[in-house]
Amino acid sequence: MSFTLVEQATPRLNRSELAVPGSRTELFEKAAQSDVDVIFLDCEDAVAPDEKEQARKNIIEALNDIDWGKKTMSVRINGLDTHYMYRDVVDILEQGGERLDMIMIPKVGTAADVYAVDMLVTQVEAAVKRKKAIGFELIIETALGMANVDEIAGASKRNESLHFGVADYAASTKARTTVIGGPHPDYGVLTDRDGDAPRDYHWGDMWHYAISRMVVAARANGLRPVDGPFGDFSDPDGYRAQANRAGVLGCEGKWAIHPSQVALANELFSPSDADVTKAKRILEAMEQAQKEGKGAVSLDGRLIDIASIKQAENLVAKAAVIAG
Ligand code: 1VU
Ligand code: GLV
Ligand code: MG
Repeated sequence: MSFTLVEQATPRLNRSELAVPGSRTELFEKAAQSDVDVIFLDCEDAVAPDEKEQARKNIIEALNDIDWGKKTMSVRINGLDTHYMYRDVVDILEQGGERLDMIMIPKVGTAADVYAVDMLVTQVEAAVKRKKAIGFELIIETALGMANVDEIAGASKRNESLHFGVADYAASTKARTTVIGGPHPDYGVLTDRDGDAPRDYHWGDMWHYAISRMVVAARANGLRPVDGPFGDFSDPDGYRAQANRAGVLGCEGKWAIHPSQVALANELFSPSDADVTKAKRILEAMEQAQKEGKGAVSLDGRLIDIASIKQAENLVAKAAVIAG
């Protein structure tokens, strides 16, 4: 271990995160009844400019009146480059009550963006004598944000998670795609010419770098990395493939822009029974190894060592949280 210890953010289950436009009040109860881990009520891009004020009011009312059960509640505020943002923070924190857990900040570009919102939130919290400190979810969705992702991740004690906002990221980097969060047929590899052998074309994952980069910044600062939206809600296989790739790289969950994606996210970001059984066997085998003074042993013909303990413990702990 480094002498620098990474402090972990408030632990929360974040397998699925449902986006709910603040202007569509008819969706609120449906979201509250769902099995989602986190809900974010949106003031930002799912709300048209003419509806911004009303959406903010709807959100305040809903935070006070709706029974959201045990879900983690968040509100996505407008960007720092708009004139809506300060009032989102002030009104929602002053009038939204204690039910709100986090604020989601979109299009974060620099550590100073987080600092500015932290200052405002800190003042309002003190003024209203809020009992519970608000956490921050930060969307990394611009080239500037990705370039500064390490400083952003360490910018505030309130930071809890980084989210990959693929739609705005594609726009900001001028990536050649209009699909939200899926692969692209032009991003592929054609096998080399090799005599007369037929050539194969494999689609690649054009989001690999961005997600990996964000995961490293998040984990180095004790935050949860979360994959963002997959726009084609009529393509569960595509969602599954994208969510699995993000999960394998270290993400803890993925957004759902439609209720049909919630169960998928919960399933894909929960360890399977087989994973848990295997992890428990690793822990047993390592306990035995340590009694025998060994650091590395074999299990089912494969090396396991002290690093395996941490991986297995993480997995078993996650399963226990999910089981409640
Ligand atoms: O069966 P019911 O009529 O009772 O309910 C419908 C519908 O109302 C409900 N539903 C939702 N409930 C809660 N949260 C949601 N986000 C949500 N979406 C739909 O589910 C039932 C079936 O809905 P549907 O298939 O008829 O879907 P709609 O045509 O009503 O709506 C589709 C869209 C995509 C417009 C809707 O799901 C939506 O607005 N999703 C959220 C969009 C959003 O928040 N975007 C911002 C985050 S993504 C980003 O920032 C970058 C792209
Ligand atoms: C999310 O906000 C995105 O732009 O994908
Ligand atoms: Mg966005």
